[in-house]
Amino acid sequence: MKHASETTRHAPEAHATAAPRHRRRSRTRVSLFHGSTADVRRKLDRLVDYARDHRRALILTHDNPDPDSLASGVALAWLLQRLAGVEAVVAYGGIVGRAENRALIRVLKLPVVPLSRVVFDDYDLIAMVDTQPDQGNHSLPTAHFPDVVIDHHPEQPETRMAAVADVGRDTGATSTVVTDYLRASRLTVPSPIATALFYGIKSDTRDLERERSPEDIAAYLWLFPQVDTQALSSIEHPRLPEDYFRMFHTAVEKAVVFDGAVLCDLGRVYYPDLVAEVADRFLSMGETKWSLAYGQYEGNLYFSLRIRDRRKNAGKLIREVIEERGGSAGGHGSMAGARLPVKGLSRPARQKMLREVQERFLEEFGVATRKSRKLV
Ligand SMILES: [Mn+2]
Repeated sequence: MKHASETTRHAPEAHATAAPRHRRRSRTRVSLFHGSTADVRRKLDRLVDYARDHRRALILTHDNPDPDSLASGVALAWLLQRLAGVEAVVAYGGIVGRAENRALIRVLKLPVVPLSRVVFDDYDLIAMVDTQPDQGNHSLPTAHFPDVVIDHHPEQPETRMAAVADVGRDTGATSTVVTDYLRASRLTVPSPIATALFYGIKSDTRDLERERSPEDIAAYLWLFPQVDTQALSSIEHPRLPEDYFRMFHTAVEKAVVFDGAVLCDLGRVYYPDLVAEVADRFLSMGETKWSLAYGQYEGNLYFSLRIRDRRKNAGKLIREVIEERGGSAGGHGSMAGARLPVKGLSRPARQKMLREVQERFLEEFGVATRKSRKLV
């Protein structure tokens, strides 16, 4: 696929909309595009050239997918269908639990399926979004390796073996990377896809506050005119099940407050990302500098860590603590999550391990006094 150069890029837009007002606007948009345009186009060309030789693509998100991975997956599928004529299916491992994420799929009618319905041999191209092969948070069987990896997390060694990889650009969201491809393609983006990507960036960066880069802001602004704001509102303010309120009751009851830190053992949770919601919520309480929430879902313990202190790296920290115990972890500076298999572990063994993990975190955070109090 050929792209026009930066200077001729406006020409078709200017013809289509003769009014100078529009021409001015398109110029403004380009100036907001901080990423290297030629570089993005090269990457898109490479992706499309590679995909063209294939028939059916499977696009995999990380397990228990968040809006960023769902949006990136669906947008990539659309792009591959349009530009490379490849039939593409988006699949996820785990469950979509969070009410907002369920609403995202329902309201925008996003074509995503659980991985359990996928027969791998039906596909001759596998792509992975918002995660990477070495990352333990996806369900790609080890017999398979992705051809394409697109992710905003730091590059992992195995990713270099993928035929096409766009990773570690240090944007706040994978949706930003895919939005850049859409911009470079100059296709008209359907509103549901623009809305999903917008929400992907918005939620991963917490309204452009956390881990955001100039590229995220540019993508966000570029998408906005194409966003279905009513759909977006019903995604961000969904109906919540009674279970959700019961779980928050438990969270408040179980929260233990240390000097600047909140720890919360939720026991059993009805979906894994709930620990992230709880950790987020407690980070906003009073003078809390970091929060850790954890809970069990099926055979795994899920941990979620949130930090305000910019000198600390949540991703690195949670990896150190959880990986040495046989779990998998990932995340960035201020937010991270981990999963630790506890199947077959007796209740006392589980309790002992949790105490150790908790102690490690308190140590790492230099919580001077182990004095704690219950929140209620
Ligand atoms: Mn992400």
